[in-house]
Amino acid sequence: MSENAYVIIGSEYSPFSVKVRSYFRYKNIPHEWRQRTLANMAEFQKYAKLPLIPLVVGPGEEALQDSTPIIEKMERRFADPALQPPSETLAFLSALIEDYADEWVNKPMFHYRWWADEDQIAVAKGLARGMNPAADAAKIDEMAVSIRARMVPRLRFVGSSEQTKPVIEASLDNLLALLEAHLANRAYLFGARPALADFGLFGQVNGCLQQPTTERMIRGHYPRTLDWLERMQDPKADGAFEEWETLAATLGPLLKSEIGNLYLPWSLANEKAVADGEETFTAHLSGQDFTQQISKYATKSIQVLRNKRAAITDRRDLDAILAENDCLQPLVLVD
Ligand SMILES: N[C@@H](CCC(=O)N[C@@H](CS)C(=O)NCC(=O)O)C(=O)O
Repeated sequence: MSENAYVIIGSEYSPFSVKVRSYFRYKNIPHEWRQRTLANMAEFQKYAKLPLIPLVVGPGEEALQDSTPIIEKMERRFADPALQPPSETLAFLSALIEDYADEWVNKPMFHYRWWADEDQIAVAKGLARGMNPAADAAKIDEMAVSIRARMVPRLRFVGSSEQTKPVIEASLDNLLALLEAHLANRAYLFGARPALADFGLFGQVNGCLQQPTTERMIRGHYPRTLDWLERMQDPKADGAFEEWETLAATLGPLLKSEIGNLYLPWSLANEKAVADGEETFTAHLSGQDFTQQISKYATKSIQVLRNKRAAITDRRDLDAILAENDCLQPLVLVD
């Protein structure tokens, strides 16, 4: 498919694509970034099993989808520099934050993208340009109208509604404030080099930089987070990972308020609804009802985290951190 070993077919507007590209750059994996366009749609469809980006096509035309398994597979092929901190405790916390980014932070990113007219118009135009770089202005405007009409109703897929808006928006405010504090003393989430958590969060928060409302928030109030987003475009190892002792003061509050009190309770309610054969569910988050349609994917990702935790032989430190931050009980494997 390419003289380069790997081709990443994606979009600047796709958080999961940008996440994978940042990882490939960090690991120095030879690759070509190919924007998915109308012109190469047939090529994309030839390899893609699911209509989702990113799609990575590797040597021997091996087609890979789903950002976390892609990264895990590449990690086995390209071991240096190691993606995760050497401590099993920190490696688990990094995987937990990545999962939260993919499954929860995607909500505010997508919500702000398609909620207000200003954002809908700007993003639809950007997507139209990306899909058809050679088109003239009139054609772009025409495509943007149809993209906007198609995407706005999809807000419900991530649970964005008048009812859930306050929780979703407060969560992004909280995350950005906590990230800003945490990044005051370090270049990346776990120290002087990026970990899996950075790539996941980068994808979603970078998406927030591409839509006027959240772009104004980030540029206006969160300069360190902005620097981190810029670094994450092409991240470099610039020192060691830290230990929990130095991370705890500012990373603990993120675990507790975002993951322990929002993401995991949401995920448990979703899991129960899927098991009960429901189509929608209501979680009680921040004292408010949060109703949305079920996500089968999220039931798999919480199970993956439980299995990861169960595979750690000495879990004393990890479990103490998880318990302190309201994250332990949802992550205990139940037979
Ligand atoms: N779990 C997947 C999610 C991928 C995903 O949702 N991709 C979105 C864009 S960010 C997509 O392809 N949506 C349909 C489309 O753009 O055609 C991953 O981690 O790669």
